Amino acid sequence: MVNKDEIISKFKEAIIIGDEEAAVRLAKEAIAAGLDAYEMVTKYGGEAMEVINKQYEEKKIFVPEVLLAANALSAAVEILKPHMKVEKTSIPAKVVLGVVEGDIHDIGKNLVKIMLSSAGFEVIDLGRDVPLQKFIEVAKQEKADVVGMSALMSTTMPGMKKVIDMLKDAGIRNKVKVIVGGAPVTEEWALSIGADARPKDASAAVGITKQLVEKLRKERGDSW
Ligand code: B1M
Repeated sequence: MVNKDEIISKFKEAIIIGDEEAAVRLAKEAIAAGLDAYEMVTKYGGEAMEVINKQYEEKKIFVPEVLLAANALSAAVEILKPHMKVEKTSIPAKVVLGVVEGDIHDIGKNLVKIMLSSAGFEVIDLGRDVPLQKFIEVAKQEKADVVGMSALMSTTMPGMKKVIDMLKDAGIRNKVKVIVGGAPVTEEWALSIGADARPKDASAAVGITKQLVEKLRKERGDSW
């Protein structure tokens, strides 16, 4: 009989030691054993990254080891993503998504992209370390419904406020909803900078985006 706990614990260990091959193999075993793909990434992958974070803070490991762990988790995400279950949206909408300038932490943003795309939203992924002006340019060009920004560092979070201010200056703040997220981004801070919401994780981003788009359609209609 397959031992699910054993798969989970080996999966976490593979990420912690940065063994990409093992992480991929265990991700496949997890699917075959009926484990939940989203939980494998966010819960168990997240727990593994917290161990890495602690080791990094205690100076037991350094950036290269953190990178290996991140790469192992990203490789597992590639295997697990087609198996993530998401309820489809009935309202089509365009989301411009990216990690703000100066920040290259993109695992969380990639998860948000996977979940939003699987739900049926069109996601325009600007990638990571995105120049702030780019969010405005693409939102205009694509007539976006939602602008989504991710940041993992206290030093890059202020970029989110700048983008919101730039949307106002460009006269298009009322045309789009803005969601922000990432480990250091709190709901209180998000609202204080004028964002519409701060989904706590990629799964929450789906429900919140649906609600915001419904609201936007009532406020703005289909006009841009
Ligand atoms: Co770095 N890093 N890192 N790092 N890293 C952190 C963020 C840090 C907290 C570690 C620490 O010191 N304790 C710290 C930031 C401190 C601060 O805020 N001031 C830090 C640092 C300092 C750095 C460097 C400066 C290190 C150096 O070079 N000396 C450097 C900076 C590079 C840069 O960005 N310019 C750096 C580099 C790296 C790596 C490249 C090695 C690697 C990233 C690889 C990659 O992403 N491709 C890395 C990693 C892996 C981490 C930690 C350990 C883990 C991040 C992660 O992937 N978590 C991180 C510690 C931590 O966060 N606790 C740390 C897993 C991921 C699934 O979670 O991204 O939070 P997360 O996403 C979640 C939610 O937050 C949410 O959904 C996801 C779950 O479903 N979410 C959203 C995220 N975005 C969202 C957007 C939304 C909605 C929800 O809507 C739009």
